[in-house]
Amino acid sequence: LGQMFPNSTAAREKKFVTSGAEGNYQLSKTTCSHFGLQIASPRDDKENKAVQSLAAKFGKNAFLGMNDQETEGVFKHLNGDQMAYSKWAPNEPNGVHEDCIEIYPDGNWNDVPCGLSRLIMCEF
Ligand code: GN1
Ligand code: CA
Ligand code: CA
Repeated sequence: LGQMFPNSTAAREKKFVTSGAEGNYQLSKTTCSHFGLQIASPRDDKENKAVQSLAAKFGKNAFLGMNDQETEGVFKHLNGDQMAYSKWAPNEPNGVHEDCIEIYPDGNWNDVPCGLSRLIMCEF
């Protein structure tokens, strides 16, 4: 979207929600969209801190929405935007077979296999 509409303003902040349930990346995406929401996809430090605090409340790693399933090493948002903000833990990402992203309760990110079960967190 940023390619075609490079100018933008924003007015309201996101909210992040979870039931505490876990699932793989696909289930996380479909569960969120079932409720008209999107899988959590923090785009700046403020949003990442909000996601972090919710993950920390459950003491669980949560899936984020971005992935590099299309092109290895190129992480994209679900709308096709190339990922601009990231919060990788040291030495991450490191996975040719790890195309999804988990956020640790400390707020840092790690690429992991999409089939793993992680906290399902959505945003709206
Ligand atoms: C985990 O288990 P190990 O060390 O091979 C993790 C990777 C991380 C790595 C960091 C499935 O890999 O994504 O990069 O630790 N794999 C899984 O040391 O969680
Ligand atoms: Ca990868
Ligand atoms: Ca990794």
